[in-house]
Amino acid sequence: MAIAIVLLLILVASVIFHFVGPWDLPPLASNWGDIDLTIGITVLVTGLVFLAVMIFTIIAIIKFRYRPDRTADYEPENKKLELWLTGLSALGIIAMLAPGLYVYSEVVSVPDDALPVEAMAKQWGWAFRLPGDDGVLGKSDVRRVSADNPFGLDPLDPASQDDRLIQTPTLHLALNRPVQAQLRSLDVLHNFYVPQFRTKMDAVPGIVSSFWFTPTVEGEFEILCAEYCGVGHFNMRGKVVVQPEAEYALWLAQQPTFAEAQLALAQTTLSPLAREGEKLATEQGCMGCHGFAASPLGPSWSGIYGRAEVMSDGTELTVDDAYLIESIREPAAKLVQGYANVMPPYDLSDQQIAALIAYMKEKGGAPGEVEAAPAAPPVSGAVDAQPDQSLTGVDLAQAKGCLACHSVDGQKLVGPTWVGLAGSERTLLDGTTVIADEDYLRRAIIDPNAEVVEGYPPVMPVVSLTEAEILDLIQTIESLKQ
Ligand code: HEC
Ligand code: HEC
Ligand SMILES: [Cu+2]
Repeated sequence: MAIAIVLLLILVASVIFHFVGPWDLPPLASNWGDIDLTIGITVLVTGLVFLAVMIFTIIAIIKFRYRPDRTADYEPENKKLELWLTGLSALGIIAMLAPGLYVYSEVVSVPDDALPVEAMAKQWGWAFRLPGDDGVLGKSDVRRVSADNPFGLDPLDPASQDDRLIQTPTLHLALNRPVQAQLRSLDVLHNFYVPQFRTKMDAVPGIVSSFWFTPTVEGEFEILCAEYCGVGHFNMRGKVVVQPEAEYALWLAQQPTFAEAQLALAQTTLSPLAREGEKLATEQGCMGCHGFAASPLGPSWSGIYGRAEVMSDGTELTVDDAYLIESIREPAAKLVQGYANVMPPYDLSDQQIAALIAYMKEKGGAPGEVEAAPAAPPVSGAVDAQPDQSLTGVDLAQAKGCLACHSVDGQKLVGPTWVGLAGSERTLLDGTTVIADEDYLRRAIIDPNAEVVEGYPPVMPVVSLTEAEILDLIQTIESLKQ
């Protein structure tokens, strides 16, 4: 009896939860109301079966409960009952499968006027490609994928030239215009899923899978990867912005075409070695402090090779290979006048340094073509490379170069923003989590690569700081807690 009551409570609670529970499909924003219908049919069929089985069990428990004065009948077979059960199950399964198969065939039967949109998945992010005026996406091949040709397009295919390349995870779509999503993956299985559009499909390496939909509601929707694809899976998100045709056209026109991207590359005229250096400089975070324009954070690389440089002790030297190598491996050995001693030493291979130097030489051009030093010294008192004791707070962080990589306004730069950092839970590269208390902040500053925050490159330098400066920086970060 007790079991019957418990089952009854579970039944009633389940039904109530279904109707008042907080989880429901998000509002539909595409033409696929039919998918909602199939979901409804499935819930109805499984719900009715659930109710029938529960009610039958409850009745059986009560009606056939143990009594000393009766025994069970032995009935090895009941043809009629079996036929009924088999028939009803078959009917239920057909009721669930048939609408699904029907709608699926609609979802993959792309109408002629659908705009092809390529979504390219890789661990862990999305990139998109839209056709130009010809309405056709050019030929592509994974074997051609490289840093210069991230989509692996065929440069000889005329249809490729006007393809618009979107290398941020934000895709715009025109309202009420049918779209054919063509999915590709560069590495493992991913899945393109926008809950409001109801459709989703795996992106399978080696093939192009596709389906279509028409966005019917203006707004921003999240793209999720719905296929577990490695440790970064949770973060593999993107955004679809559905907007009126005119706004969409405006956005599309701003996206670079393949031809434009190739032209920009061709115009760099950098040698392969220098191109490697360009990549390295970005990956290693050098560009956080250096660039080809004057910056208070680090000397400009414009015209750096061969230029006469004044050091902090007043001596002058000409920038050559030996000096550049020393500047990268032991930046504190000689300091450029006007700059603070904030550059970390980099332990790079000879080949990597050669690439960086080639990049500075080729991209930077000859000395004298451009300015040599920034107009104003970055930090008062930094001329002698002695840290100014009077600097505190954000000014100190600025003088020490921290703000090249960290923001104090919530922006994500090379490193995590300091806003809201103190006291929050940090996920590290090895998957462990740690609370950003004072101890952690201290460790993060003194030995940055011991605990690397997930989602960031391990490029934070060891900056030489006094104890008072470390305390001050920790306080600064804590004051940005909010
Ligand atoms: C935190 C900021 C910062 C980062 C990151 C940084 N630098 Fe520097 N770098 C400086 C500052 C400041 C100077 C000038 C003071 C000195 O000589 O150390 C400098 C000087 C140099 C110089 C000598 C420049 C000259 O005009 O004489 C070279 C070369 C250089 N850096 C290369 C690199 C490379 C390569 C990387 C990346 C692997 C890098 N830097 C990363 C701040 C930085
Ligand atoms: C060249 C870029 C760069 C510079 C310069 C830099 N950082 Fe970082 N910092 C990073 C990156 C990237 C991370 C995240 C990866 C890691 O934990 O090493 C980080 C992480 C941190 C963290 C831990 C943040 C977190 O989210 O848990 C703190 C604290 C920090 N930095 C403080 C500083 C301070 C203070 C300075 C200046 C003395 C500084 N950083 C200079 C790039 C930089
Ligand atoms: Cu994925």
